[in-house]
Amino acid sequence: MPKAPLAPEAARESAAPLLIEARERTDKLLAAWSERALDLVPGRDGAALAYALQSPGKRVRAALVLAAYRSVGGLSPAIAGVAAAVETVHTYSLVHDDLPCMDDDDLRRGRPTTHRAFDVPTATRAGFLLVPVAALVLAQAARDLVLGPAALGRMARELFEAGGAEGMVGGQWLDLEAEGKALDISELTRMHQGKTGALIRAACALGGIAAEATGAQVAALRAYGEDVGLAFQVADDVLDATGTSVQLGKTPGRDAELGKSTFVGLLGVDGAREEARRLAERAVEHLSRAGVGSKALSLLAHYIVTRES
Ligand code: GRG
Repeated sequence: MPKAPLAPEAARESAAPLLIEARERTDKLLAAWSERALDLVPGRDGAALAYALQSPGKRVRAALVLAAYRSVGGLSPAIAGVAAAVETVHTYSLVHDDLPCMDDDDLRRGRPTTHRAFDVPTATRAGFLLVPVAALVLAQAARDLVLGPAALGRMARELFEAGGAEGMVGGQWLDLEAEGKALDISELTRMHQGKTGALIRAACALGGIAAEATGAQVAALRAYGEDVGLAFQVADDVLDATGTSVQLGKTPGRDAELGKSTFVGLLGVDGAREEARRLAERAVEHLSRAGVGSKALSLLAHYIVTRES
């Protein structure tokens, strides 16, 4: 089996148009949902919900949904709704992750965290409210994509299993338990496969499900997502150790402050960079083995491990 090369050096530039498209389309949809939230949810809770929904993320997960959908022949612009649903789950996780009972952070996406801009009880409620909002965004997307109830059910299961105890929440539990303890590489990998990787994997699979791809195609997209999801976290550890708050939009060095095990701690900066690159290459190989040719997914894999924020 020949190795599927990652996209070339100029890849970051080349992934940029897709990331810009994903950001513009997701932000537009989430701005409209924020307006609805302000109408439906009274007072500061509604304002905090809108603040979180409109926070300016990179929208990498959204770009993965769009690229995965198109890689298996999806053509509808309504896929942006699925991307927005994934980003809404991600936003909820960031609001709660930043709370004093978890990572206790002041800065997120270059702005005060939701509990800093409001207060802890308000941010906690806004975070919880984002979960049913995500379900509504997904259901609306399924209608716009003219998908039936079976496809919506498969998408909902993919997204909310990834966001739950078997995925993101489970990984966060392991993370909280591990503070101050030294994890080995397999424990660290397991934790991040849940905490960060599960939602990224789901973003890729959701693109395939929304396009009504074959089981083998969805499996290949899921396998790609599993590897880029872990690669994303390895790269995140490198950025936490080497980046600035201006570059990252959040406080760097938090992992070390909280006594967390990281891929940088176990492998060193160069070793972690190499591991991220290896995972990104393997991700693209899953696609080529299944005959899913996607330059965009290859470019995104490269971007994920070479990004600077
Ligand atoms: C109930 C225990 C319990 C947990 C709730 C808080 C939580 C669920 C999970 C935490 C998940 C989490 C914050 C994972 C980190 C993922 C990560 C690397 C985030 C940064 O992603 P980027 O760089 O951020 O894509 P932007 O801001 O660009 O979207």
